Amino acid sequence: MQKIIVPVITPFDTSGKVDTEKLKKHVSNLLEKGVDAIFLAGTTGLGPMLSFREKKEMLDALCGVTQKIIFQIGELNLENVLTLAKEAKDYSIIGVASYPPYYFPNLPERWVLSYYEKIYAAYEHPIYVYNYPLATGFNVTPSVLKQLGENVVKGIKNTMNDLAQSLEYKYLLPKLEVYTGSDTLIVSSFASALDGVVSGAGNYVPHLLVKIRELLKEHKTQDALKVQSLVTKLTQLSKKYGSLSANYVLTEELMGYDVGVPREPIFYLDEQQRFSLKSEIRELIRENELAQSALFR
Ligand code: FW2
Repeated sequence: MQKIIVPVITPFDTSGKVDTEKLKKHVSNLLEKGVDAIFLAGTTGLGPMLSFREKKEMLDALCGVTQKIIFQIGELNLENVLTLAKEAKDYSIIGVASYPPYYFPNLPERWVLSYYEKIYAAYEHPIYVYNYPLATGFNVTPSVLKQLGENVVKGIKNTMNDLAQSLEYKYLLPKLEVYTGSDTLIVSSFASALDGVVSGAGNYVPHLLVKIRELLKEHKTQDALKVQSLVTKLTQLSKKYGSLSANYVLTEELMGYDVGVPREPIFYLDEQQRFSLKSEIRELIRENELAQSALFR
């Protein structure tokens, strides 16, 4: 069965410290709702602003709850990345992942290949690649992945709306796990040859993602599209307020518990913005009956 993986938000307290208790509670709830695995320290989890020690602290905390974790260890300090890769060997998690080195334009392909080969050598198991060209500036194309090969790469999370590229990975490397990282392509991912989704919206509507998968299995495509449409609208709403911060409010509102706050420079929404976002969320949910029954069952 195709997987629902959630790039979990990182709860911080108001002093900027990671709140591991809130993280554990949130992850337990996600798993209970039918989520298959957790992507730790991804984009939604504000991975690029976490220190490598914070990432390790979160891994330690979460391992008491689940081992179904893909641990995102990438950053620009390669020594830190390789330290985490070596330390991660002691855990029975699903694996480690990394985005390519980012920010610097026009990185030669061979440097990116060397980056992943070094992580593989340190971890001593096949790794996951996180492809998000809009954010990193580098597209880990199917041909780059093919050069790394299935011995080095176990899977890829492709955060692009280009479904053709996701399918091309699968065609070139049939054993590879391929996930889309796009909240708007959940139906397409489940209804295709891909292995599932890594969806930020899974933080606040995990039950809707499970519902989409169930509806498609029952061949109720139109209903699945209706639920997808609501998920898409919620993510658009999140973007309107600044999704990296709005995700905390959406999760609190729709999951019903406190998940802390983001850390600056991802600024928490002020009271007025939170109030207005919550009203818009309620309005959207009211408009969609099918989703409502999935949400409150
Ligand atoms: C992550 C994800 C989801 C993202 C997407 C970016 O790590 O947060 O790809 O929400 O807008 O996989």
